[in-house]
Amino acid sequence: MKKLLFPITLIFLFLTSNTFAQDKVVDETFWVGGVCGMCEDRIEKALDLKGIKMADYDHEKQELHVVYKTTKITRKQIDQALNAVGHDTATSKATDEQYNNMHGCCKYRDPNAKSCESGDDHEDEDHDDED
Ligand SMILES: [Cu+2]
Repeated sequence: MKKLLFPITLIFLFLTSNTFAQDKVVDETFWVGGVCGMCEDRIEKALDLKGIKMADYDHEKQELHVVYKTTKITRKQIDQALNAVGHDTATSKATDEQYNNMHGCCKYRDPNAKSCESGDDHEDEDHDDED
């Protein structure tokens, strides 16, 4: 009879810890390379993923504010999603290939890159020229 108690306790512990885990929401702000409104759109679109409740990028501060559920997505997966569209994060760098796929005016690693605002080959809809 005593032998049964151990597995029952384990199942109970598993069920309770699982319930707690489901509610784990992380709110983080970290550096992500980017220069303009296009980067902002690209970053936020790339984070339109399951488990991400909110993603807000500020290209002037180069900061991403993200709120996500750790049971659905990990910080590593978020880094990978950002790297995939060409953006470096505080903890993970995009490959040169990923970086080079970005629009010419978004080359944030190059301090001499021409700004998106002055480029004429830039898509005109949804143009961010506030500031
Ligand atoms: Cu950009």
